[in-house]
Amino acid sequence: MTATHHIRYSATTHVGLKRQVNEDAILALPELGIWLVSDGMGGHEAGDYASRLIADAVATLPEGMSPIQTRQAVDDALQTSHGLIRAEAGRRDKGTIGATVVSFMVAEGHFLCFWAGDSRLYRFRHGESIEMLTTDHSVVAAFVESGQMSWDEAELHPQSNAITRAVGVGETLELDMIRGEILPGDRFLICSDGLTKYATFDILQRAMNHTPIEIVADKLLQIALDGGGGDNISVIVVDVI
Ligand SMILES: [Mn+2]
Repeated sequence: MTATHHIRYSATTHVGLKRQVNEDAILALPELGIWLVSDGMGGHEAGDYASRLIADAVATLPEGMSPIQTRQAVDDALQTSHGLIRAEAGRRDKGTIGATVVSFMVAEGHFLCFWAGDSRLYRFRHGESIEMLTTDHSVVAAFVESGQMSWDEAELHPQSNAITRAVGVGETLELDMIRGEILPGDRFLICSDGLTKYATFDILQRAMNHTPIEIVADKLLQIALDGGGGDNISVIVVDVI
């Protein structure tokens, strides 16, 4: 373990109120400084297969790696997962199987995040507004990027669920990456769209402000359930102490 900051976290995943199967998968490896959310697509026994495969691939990484080795190992695990899911989709011949991923890593005063799809990483820094650090790979993200609408407005768009990138989809997997410094008091949120379709920036900001780490993930989950719980919901909150 090479992290120089203390970390606390809470995490939860829930099938929601409308779906039969939870196609999301979450992973917390505090000893390795890795947290992950994956949102599978393709329906029963496809989406859950894909997201579980991704979480399992990262879960089996060894402890004791350097930050650079960890970063490389997570990248490798996601690329391997991409190939395995593609091969499985070919065998099943039932259309697209894939999953989003946000893999959040902390080491030596920094965070690093790889992602693909519309699962998100936010940062809540004391005294500042909540900040979305990832950019969705989705149809509506292009509208937001070009200034036609806000992220909150994009949730209401008919194409809000259409993603343009996922592990297991397409010839090659391109992961976006963001890294930065971590400061004591920083609170990170990693979540699937089952939360964010019911939680605007304002709602997230209010729910995360001054809420103890032990209950914050459940509090966010409850917001999505109260909103209708139309999708699977996954929430991980990581506090830097
Ligand atoms: Mn979802």
